[in-house]
Amino acid sequence: MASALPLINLFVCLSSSVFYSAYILSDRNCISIGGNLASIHNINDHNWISGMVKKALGSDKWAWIGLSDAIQEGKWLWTDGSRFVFSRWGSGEPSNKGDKEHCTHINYIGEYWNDYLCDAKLPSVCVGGR
Ligand SMILES: [Ca+2]
Ligand SMILES: [Ca+2]
Repeated sequence: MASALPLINLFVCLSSSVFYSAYILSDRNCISIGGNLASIHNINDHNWISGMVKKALGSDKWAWIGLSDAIQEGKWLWTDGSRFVFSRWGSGEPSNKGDKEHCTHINYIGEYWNDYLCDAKLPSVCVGGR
């Protein structure tokens, strides 16, 4: 009998030029394929996801991750329900500029996160199966 192997079912999906989308639509897209917008919990996650976006789309390309404070200003929640324990905000971010920035993208000034207008159409990173 075959030994039981751990089932590893991680997938990462990067929407590309065919799917630049507002944050909420990006989130729905991820859910529709069985994942969530990516959550990032340590520097290794950050480097991995950031590196993947840069490799696929070019350096400094912004992309949505699943972090928003749309429900309550200043209270950052991951769309996959995981705890918010790590961040990599750029200098002066999150700025909540004009009281209108509630969604988070990566690769701000290359390496950082920025809160931004949720209606902006950006590529996005979905992660599923973890
Ligand atoms: Ca905000
Ligand atoms: Ca900002």
